[in-house]
Amino acid sequence: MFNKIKDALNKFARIGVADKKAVDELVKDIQRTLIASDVNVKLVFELSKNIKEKALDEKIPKGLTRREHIIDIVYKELVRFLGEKKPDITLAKQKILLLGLYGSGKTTTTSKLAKYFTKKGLSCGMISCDVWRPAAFEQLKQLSEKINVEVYGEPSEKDPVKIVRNGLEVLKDKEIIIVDSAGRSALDDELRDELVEIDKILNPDEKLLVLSGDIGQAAGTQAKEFNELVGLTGVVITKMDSSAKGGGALSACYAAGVTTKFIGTGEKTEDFEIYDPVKFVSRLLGMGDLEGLLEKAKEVMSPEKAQEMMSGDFNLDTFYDQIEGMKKMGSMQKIMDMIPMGGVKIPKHLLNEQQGKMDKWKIIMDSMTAKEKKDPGLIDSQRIERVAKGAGVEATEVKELMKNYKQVSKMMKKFKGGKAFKRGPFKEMFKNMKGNMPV
Ligand SMILES: Nc1nc2c(ncn2[C@@H]2O[C@H](COP(=O)(O)OP(=O)(O)OP(=O)(O)O)[C@@H](O)[C@H]2O)c(=O)[nH]1
Ligand SMILES: [Mg+2]
Repeated sequence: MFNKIKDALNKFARIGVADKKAVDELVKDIQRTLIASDVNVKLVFELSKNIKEKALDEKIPKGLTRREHIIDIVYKELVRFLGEKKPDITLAKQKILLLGLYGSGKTTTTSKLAKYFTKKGLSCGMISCDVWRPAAFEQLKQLSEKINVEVYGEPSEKDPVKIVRNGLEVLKDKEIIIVDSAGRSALDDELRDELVEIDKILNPDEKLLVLSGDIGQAAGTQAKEFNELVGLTGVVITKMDSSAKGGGALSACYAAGVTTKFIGTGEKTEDFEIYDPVKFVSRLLGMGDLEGLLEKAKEVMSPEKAQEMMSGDFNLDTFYDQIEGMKKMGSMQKIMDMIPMGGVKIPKHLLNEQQGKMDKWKIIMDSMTAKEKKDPGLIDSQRIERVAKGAGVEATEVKELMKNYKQVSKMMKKFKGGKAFKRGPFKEMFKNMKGNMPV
């Protein structure tokens, strides 16, 4: 979304002297990007003014170069207007009401939240009280099957309040109750009345407004209106993956005085995270988000499995698990976005190609015997021919898989010896992280 800020900073980093001209240029680039992301013009000018003033007037702290100091200022200013603090998410018994206009992502977010709390070990139930959208209950039910969470709904009932009341009774043993309400094209009287009624009967601990990132700064007005109506406890901004205006939505909500608690980053139930402004800005500035990646990796890989991978034998079974794990973590693009690469960009088509290859490798491995996977040394040219036939691919493709497996296997051995951290790309990676860390 804000890739251009990363570019502007890289450009700035390449210029020999960090003088007034360079700072002006940087600020201009940042301004252009923020305005294209639909950030409020007044905010953009305020931010630019602060950056310029601090960059030229403030004393450079010891140990920082002038350039590092300016990057630090940009970083802090961005954090300041994108929300400052990571919100607290209560992990205890509670009722959550999701509200918002048409198509903002309420139903999807209902299931994402249920998955989030289930992963934290809390029992969840969902109530669909959207009596407006045809098949609203069916949509949530299908999502519920994927995440294995109970859902309550009454497709033929026309009174949402009744549904909520009955749902609360049926799901009374659940720790977390999430209610998906109906949307409208605007916050009209009808929707106002309905939400006030639901609010009264449900008495929710959290009232989260779901906003689509693509509405940009209009998010601020909506947040204000809904806040006045029911008293929001926060907002969820969805479609942060597909909208260039997400930054506008985030800054507008912050300026409107409501906390962004979660962001949606894709259509799948796992494309969801707690909104952390510091992490978000780090990502914008291209320092990567190693922490986020590790957190995700922890979720998809059990500690036993990780242990086995690091200490046990590395064979095609473990290689297969690794590929599976990576798929669960999300697309290659997302993984790469989280790893600091020192401003190096991997072309999208190459990443997509890689993703396609991994899918194929899984099919190829499915044509191998258990013995072969455990002991890949067995796989000679004759076996390669057989496997290729079984998987419906060319023998060269099987060979390519074996070549890659051997490379990873070598790397894993180095990992075990701890050498990887002292040599090669990892050394670069850590050096780069330190050099770029502005705080
Ligand atoms: N790319 C992307 N798509 C999303 C995200 N969240 C939701 N969507 C998509 O947005 C569309 C609308 O999502 P819903 O969850 O049905 O929205 P809703 O607010 O319940 O819609 P109504 O019930 O009609 O008011 C669906 O196609 C979702 O898959 C997200 O974070 N990223
Ligand atoms: Mg819906």
